[in-house]
Amino acid sequence: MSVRLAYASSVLPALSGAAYGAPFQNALLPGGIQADHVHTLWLIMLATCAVVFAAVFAAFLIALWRAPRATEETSPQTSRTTGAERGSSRAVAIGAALSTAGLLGLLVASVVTDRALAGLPLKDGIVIEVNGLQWWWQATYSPGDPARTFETANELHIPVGKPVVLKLQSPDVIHSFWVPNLAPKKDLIPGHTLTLALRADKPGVYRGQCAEFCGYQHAKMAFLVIAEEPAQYEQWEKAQRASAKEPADAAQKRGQQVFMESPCVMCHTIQGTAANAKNGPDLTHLASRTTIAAGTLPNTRGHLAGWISNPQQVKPGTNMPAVTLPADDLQALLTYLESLQ
Ligand code: HEC
Ligand SMILES: [Cu+2]
Repeated sequence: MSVRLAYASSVLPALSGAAYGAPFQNALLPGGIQADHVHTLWLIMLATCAVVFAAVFAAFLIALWRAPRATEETSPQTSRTTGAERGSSRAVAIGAALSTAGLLGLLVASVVTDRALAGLPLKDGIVIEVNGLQWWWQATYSPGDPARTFETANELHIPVGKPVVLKLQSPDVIHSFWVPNLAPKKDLIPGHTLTLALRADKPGVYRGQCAEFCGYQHAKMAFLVIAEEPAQYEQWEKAQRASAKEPADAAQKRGQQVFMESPCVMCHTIQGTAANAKNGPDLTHLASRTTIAAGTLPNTRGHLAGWISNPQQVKPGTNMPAVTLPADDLQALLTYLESLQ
């Protein structure tokens, strides 16, 4: 068993997602090769710093132990050292040499890690354009390929073992895309498209978080990356590419009508209907997502109702206004939204 595995299985279970229930967010439990590289670097840095700390502390204790003791005659003002200390220049030289070697070692380790991160083979990779918005994540799969492209929000599915290339963009402020179990952090800089490559090697639900203060609701700008077996992923992808389900009964039909007649259409898209605005998350397959409002609430009927009736209470400052609907209309709308698998 490798050191890392031993460490992960002995020390971490209590802290890991296993204890809290999935999904988990933990840079110390890599679920993919990129996070593995970063984790190895972290262990090297931790070990180096631990040795330095122990050495400095030991030197300090030795100095205390060897310091000449004062007697009653000793003046409080006198320096205890007279003239050059024997052996001190040698100790300083050795210390300086060891520090330089340690720092150089860490530098080499970082450069090697960087090269390893850049070396991920990207052949047959999946391309996802990720737009950091205030305060949610818009994701467009296979942009530029009209036959395959589709949009979702705050929840990425990826196949295990396949490289994924994220094209990160932001229209206004700096965000940072960080899913610690899978990849290092990457900032989203307005005006630039930055690329982050990752690969999940273990299936799982990994939580990510905006890691750069981006405004009032920065803390409620989370997302999930769901890494699943390729066959399962393909099923998901196929379902996401399809248009929204037609309303299947009278309640759903009424719900769709409420949606189309409300301000909702000014901001949201539901593929296959007349709603095609882009000021909020694409709702075509809303019901297939685990959470709403960027990881803020579980995607249940009750939370959906609360969100639609008063988003400003859940996420003050969010760009969705409260929409007041008669109770019957709201219930029909919820029934419709819940049918959007
Ligand atoms: C002015 C634009 C606007 C209007 C009008 C609007 N929304 Fe939204 N909606 C948004 C934005 C922006 C978000 C993302 C908020 C966030 O996560 O911070 C959002 C999020 C949502 C979500 C959560 C989606 C997800 O996957 O996280 C649902 C559901 C939703 N809106 C439904 C509705 C419904 C139903 C209506 C009409 C009653 C409506 N919205 C009206 C802009 C709008
Ligand atoms: Cu952000």
